[in-house]
Amino acid sequence: GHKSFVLWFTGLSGSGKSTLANMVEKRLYDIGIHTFSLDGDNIRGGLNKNLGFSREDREENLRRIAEVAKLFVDSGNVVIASFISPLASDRNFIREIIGEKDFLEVYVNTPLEVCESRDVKGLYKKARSGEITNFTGIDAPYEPPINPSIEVKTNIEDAEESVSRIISLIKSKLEI
Ligand code: GGZ
Repeated sequence: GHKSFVLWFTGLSGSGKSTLANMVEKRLYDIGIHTFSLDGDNIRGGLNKNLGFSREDREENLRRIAEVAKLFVDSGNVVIASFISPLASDRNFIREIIGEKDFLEVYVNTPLEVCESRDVKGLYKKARSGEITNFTGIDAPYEPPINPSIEVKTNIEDAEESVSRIISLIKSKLEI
């Protein structure tokens, strides 16, 4: 079979991580590579439902997710993880837990203004009004990755193009 690894999407809320992750998942499925996806929907409601959005809680959120991703990789899966993962220090320990050779980092670089104008869930509005605090990009930091495996700019490249570049990267990693 093919090699297992983690494809880790990082970027702001509303940057398009999940959309791209779902498209990549479908493209991989079509070439016979089955994946397992981890995201806020299946993690923050269950395994990590006791965690919020303080710096410490995000760190623990990401540590557990990285450990789970590692278990899945060890059992032969391709894992797609989509989490803001805002701090360089967090992404460093994620990389260490999973192991450099099994880790691909996708930086979804969508400007804050674009994410905020989309505001799919109305969270930016709530963060601006102070109804919620510690919101990434508003009153909590996002540190852009310095050296991601790949960077996609959703506001200047269409999603299909971004997905194709990600698929090419995966194919070169897997030597297929
Ligand atoms: C950031 C928040 C917050 C705060 C709730 N800050 O767009 P979404 O809704 O669906 O994705 C965001 C998700 C971020 O969770 P992560 O586990 O990816 O974050 S981290 O990696 O930093 O641990 C957003 C929602 O949760 N959300 N409150 N204060 N995003």
